[in-house]
Amino acid sequence: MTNFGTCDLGDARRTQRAVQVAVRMADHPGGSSPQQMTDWAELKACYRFFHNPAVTFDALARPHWEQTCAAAKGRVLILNDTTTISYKERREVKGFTRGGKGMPYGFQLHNALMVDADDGAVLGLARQELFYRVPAPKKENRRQRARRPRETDVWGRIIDAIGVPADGVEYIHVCDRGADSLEVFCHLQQQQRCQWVIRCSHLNREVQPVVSGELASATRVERVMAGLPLGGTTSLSLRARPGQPARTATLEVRVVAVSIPQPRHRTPYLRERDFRGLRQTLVELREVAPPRGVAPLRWVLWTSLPVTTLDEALAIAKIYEQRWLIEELHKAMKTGCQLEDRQYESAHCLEGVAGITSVLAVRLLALKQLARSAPQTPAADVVPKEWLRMLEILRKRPLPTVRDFIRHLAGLGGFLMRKGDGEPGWITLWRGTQKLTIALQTQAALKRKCGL
Ligand SMILES: [Mn+2]
Repeated sequence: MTNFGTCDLGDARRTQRAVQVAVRMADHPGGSSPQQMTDWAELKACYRFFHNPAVTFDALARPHWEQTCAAAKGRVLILNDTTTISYKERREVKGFTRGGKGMPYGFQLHNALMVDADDGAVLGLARQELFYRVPAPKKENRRQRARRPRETDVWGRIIDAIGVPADGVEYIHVCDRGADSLEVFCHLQQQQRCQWVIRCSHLNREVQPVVSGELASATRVERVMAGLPLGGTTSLSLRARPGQPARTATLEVRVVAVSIPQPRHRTPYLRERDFRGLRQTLVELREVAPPRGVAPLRWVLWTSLPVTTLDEALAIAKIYEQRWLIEELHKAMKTGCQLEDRQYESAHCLEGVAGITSVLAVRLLALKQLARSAPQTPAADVVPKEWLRMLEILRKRPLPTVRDFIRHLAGLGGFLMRKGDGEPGWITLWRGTQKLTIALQTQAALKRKCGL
């Protein structure tokens, strides 16, 4: 847990406390705080710690972000997305307001997860931002809308905060339809050695196709795609989605270079940068003959990466397919670490808990991902020693690899490990982690009381 050693929390003792709390929470990622803190004095100190105004989300998570960016090598994907952390089932929390429709009782967490582009290994969080949703004004025209700060601005802020990669490193930002905005493209364009793959949301956006080096007249994305010749057919294996098993999809691929012209209503940001237009490539993947009852996959993707061959187009699709890992991280936070079930009474405390939990969730995700991508990795290299030893005792067998460890940790939580059960999910992993935690605490208590 070197991550918390460099926290800037105002004074050294507070830093010390942050490290202690983080280490305990790392040992017991699924428990709520009373379970995590061993005795009453420690528990009180922990509550005081999160109440301290200097102990903010940023201060707790920043060392991890910096460490992640510094360790990046070669080509890395940065998967960006926002999730809602909601405490709606709980009693009053100081600092939260109850809003209307679409207004969560809690906060938004925007995460940028770094993943190795070649092997899919989870490297950590490159940046995060915690913010509160503000309702949009009821009546406004397009000009007013372009001028006020908006929730989608967070994509650009995070891109700027991550900034330019170190020498020999290339960043590829991957975003869903929420990031299809001129401002986001402009932020990305400003960073060197930053590429992107972003799913197109505005199919009625005006673009100018690039035809033999010249800009054709402006038409809408949908019309450009409809007029394109078939670039080729390829296949892509898709992971399982809710209500759909994994499948190999046959895809028609179409590619076109386009330029986005200067918009009629420029935001202050675009005006400042003198945005006049931007060239990039649109890649369309359209599934043919999907299984019965399954909606065909259709992705229209913006990308800055060069795409001229069918293989390059398929590489873009594979990059976008990796985006599911950020959804996994959100599950790791909510289901794997029960972030929305913490018993603190103020928003400030819950924000601090979110800072520490984020780092722990990313560690659990990295382990789960490793069990999938490099299952033969020795467990002893990547799992805390005490965890491994205790799980081997409880499961009455040696657990040499990381895959054995993850499966048996889930097995402790009710995962049956039959042939057709696939890989364990977050609920069984969480229950398993809790049981392992209790066993470790019992062992520690016996050692203290009886000298065993
Ligand atoms: Mn999203």
